[in-house]
Amino acid sequence: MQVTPELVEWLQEQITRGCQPEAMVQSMIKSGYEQTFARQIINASFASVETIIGRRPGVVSGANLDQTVQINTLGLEGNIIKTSDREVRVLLSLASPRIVLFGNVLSDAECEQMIELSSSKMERAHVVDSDKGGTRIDEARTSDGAGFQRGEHPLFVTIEKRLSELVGWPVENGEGLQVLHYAVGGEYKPHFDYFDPNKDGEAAQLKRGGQRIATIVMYLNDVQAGGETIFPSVGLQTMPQKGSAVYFAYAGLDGSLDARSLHGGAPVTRGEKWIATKWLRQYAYV
Ligand code: PD2
Ligand code: ZN
Repeated sequence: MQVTPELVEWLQEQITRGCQPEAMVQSMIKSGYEQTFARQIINASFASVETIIGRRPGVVSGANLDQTVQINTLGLEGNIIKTSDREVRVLLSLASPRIVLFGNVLSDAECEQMIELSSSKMERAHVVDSDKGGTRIDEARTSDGAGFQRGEHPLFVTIEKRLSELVGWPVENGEGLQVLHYAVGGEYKPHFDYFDPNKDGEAAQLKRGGQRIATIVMYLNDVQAGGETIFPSVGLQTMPQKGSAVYFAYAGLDGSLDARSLHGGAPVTRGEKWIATKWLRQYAYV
């Protein structure tokens, strides 16, 4: 089951017309979609301000930025989201731009294993070259990184499934995990994770999987000082804590991009920082 441009267009149309979620689920089932997939994608397509505080998904009128990938509320119980293998805590929730801080996403052992798997393949992290396409080294990103294919290791299969259930977006729409390590002084200056369609080099990245629509940054260790993920447009900082993760969404189903998602990794001032990043795409990333 894949999220195709046609399906996204249909979802958008139904929501804009004021169609109720359950009616949309039934339509999708009639068209041959699996019920779980239908519920997941419809849930993901609805506005979230209400969903995260436990009310029924509301219907938004008109297309707007809140029609982004949303936190999956099917497993919402109080302030905990139950995935099939873990109880994730919701620690902070900002409605617009959509930013959610989760606790207990990863176990200590998972964090440690992820670091171990990456250690032997760390290289200086790159940035996307906006002009030429491809990637290059840049002073804005002073960290070492290791990129993995989706599902490359059984640990990633487990984590990718959990993240997919957590945010209600299919595993296939995720890029492979990228593990980053920052030493003292290491940082990632404020940037956007989405690609600028007006810059040739970045537009090239859209061919596979469409636009990036949301990011999940998982913290793999405790940092003694510094290393916060910063959101300058809204004056928010999330502190790295082993096993927690910050999620932020920045693209509407209609392709609109939210510049308030500007974010960065503040310099580490004491200790070191390990993170794993998952970028979510509009369509299947294959
Ligand atoms: O290290 C971070 O906190 C961070 C900040 C901003 C990571 C990313 N962006 C990223 O991997 O895109
Ligand atoms: Zn980023």
